[in-house]
Amino acid sequence: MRDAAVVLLVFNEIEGLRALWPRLPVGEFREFFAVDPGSTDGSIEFLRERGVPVVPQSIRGRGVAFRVAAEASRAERLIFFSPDGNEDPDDIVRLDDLLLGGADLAIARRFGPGAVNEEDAEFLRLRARVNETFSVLANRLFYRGPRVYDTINGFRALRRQALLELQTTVKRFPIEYQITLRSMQRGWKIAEIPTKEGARIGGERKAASWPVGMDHVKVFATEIQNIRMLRES
Ligand SMILES: Nc1nc2c(ncn2[C@@H]2O[C@H](COP(=O)(O)OP(=O)(O)OP(=O)(O)O)[C@@H](O)[C@H]2O)c(=O)[nH]1
Ligand SMILES: [Mg+2]
Repeated sequence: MRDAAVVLLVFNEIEGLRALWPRLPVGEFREFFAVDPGSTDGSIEFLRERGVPVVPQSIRGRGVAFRVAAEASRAERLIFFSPDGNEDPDDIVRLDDLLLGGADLAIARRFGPGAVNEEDAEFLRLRARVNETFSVLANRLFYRGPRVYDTINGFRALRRQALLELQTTVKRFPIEYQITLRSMQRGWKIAEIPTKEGARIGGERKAASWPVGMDHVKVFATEIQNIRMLRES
């Protein structure tokens, strides 16, 4: 049994949960629970019927969900999984293995050699290009280790104490970017596995591209300020 928790990040994902359930490695982990800000499509009932604890969050947002998970868990390591079809359940164990092998932050990357993202077949690949730009900036300004290809993907794992130590503040989507930038600032070891991003299975996307993109810019700007303050103090 792995001394880790798989955390399902769920907000109205009943179709994804139904489709992926048979593939989730429930028995292999000491903890397996969901964080949910108030789904109304039967996701909560689906999980509870199968014995999966659902931790409620009173304020919406993935950033809040990350912190709620860290407070609720007692496991050594946390693997965050979004059951909407984008992420491959087989990668859950692989991410945990990266931590066991000494990584501080493990990310399933949708870019770089051997990886596939949802937009690879499209002509403009707008979302992918914006993502890649954020990663290039992060590597240039914050990191001296080997290149990190996907600084933004939510499919990732880290030690629970490490997440608490980072004292994240983001409430919504750019939580992952803040975690990566703060890990980079500390010189933590970041390891990636190439992944194949699947298409959304059902339900609705919660991340509207434009506001979420702007939120990433704000996080980037704030973290640059933090670095300046650290250097000057
Ligand atoms: N616990 C929790 N989960 C959330 C919240 N907002 C979104 N999620 C989940 O986070 C995952 C990612 O959200 P998506 O809407 O799929 O965002 P995305 O992956 O950028 O968009 P798509 O490409 O359309 O899938 C999904 O599993 C959502 O259900 C939240 O406030 N709390
Ligand atoms: Mg998604």
